[in-house]
Amino acid sequence: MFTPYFKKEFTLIMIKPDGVVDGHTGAILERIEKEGFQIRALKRLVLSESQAGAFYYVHRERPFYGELVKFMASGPIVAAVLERDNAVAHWRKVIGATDPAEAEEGTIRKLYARSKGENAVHGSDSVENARLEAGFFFAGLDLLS
Ligand code: IDP
Ligand code: MG
Repeated sequence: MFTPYFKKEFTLIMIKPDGVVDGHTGAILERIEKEGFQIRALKRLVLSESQAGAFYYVHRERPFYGELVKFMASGPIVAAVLERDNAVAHWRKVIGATDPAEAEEGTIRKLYARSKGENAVHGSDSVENARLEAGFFFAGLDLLS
């Protein structure tokens, strides 16, 4: 769907409400550029619970789904499309494990996450999901510049 707009791979990331409210937006955006990503689209918004539920629909049967949806709708998030060689895997490496207690030193979740649920950032887990998730937040026109 967005293939013509990108020279390299892309991923969809979010700074979650804890990351925004705790004042880490600037540090995370700086880290994104230091890691060699181009920020191709960027917005700050508050999701409704039904929007957050739709984004995390794949997790609807997991025990933490209700809690996750409420948390993701609890405050502002920042969503962005990032372009880089190997963007999906590189971002997953930069953010670290889901649970900050298990994340490597220097990763974004180790540095900024509050807990396994409130873990500062999201990253797509595959190129195919990056496509779907980028389309959730952005239109092709937003990615043309
Ligand atoms: P990921 O974000 O590292 O890909 P997933 O397993 O896809 O992790 O889970 C999606 C999100 O759901 C996590 O980032 C986290 O916010 C939340 N989550 C995952 N596992 C748990 C849990 O055991 N308790 C509470 N929240 C969880
Ligand atoms: Mg995931």
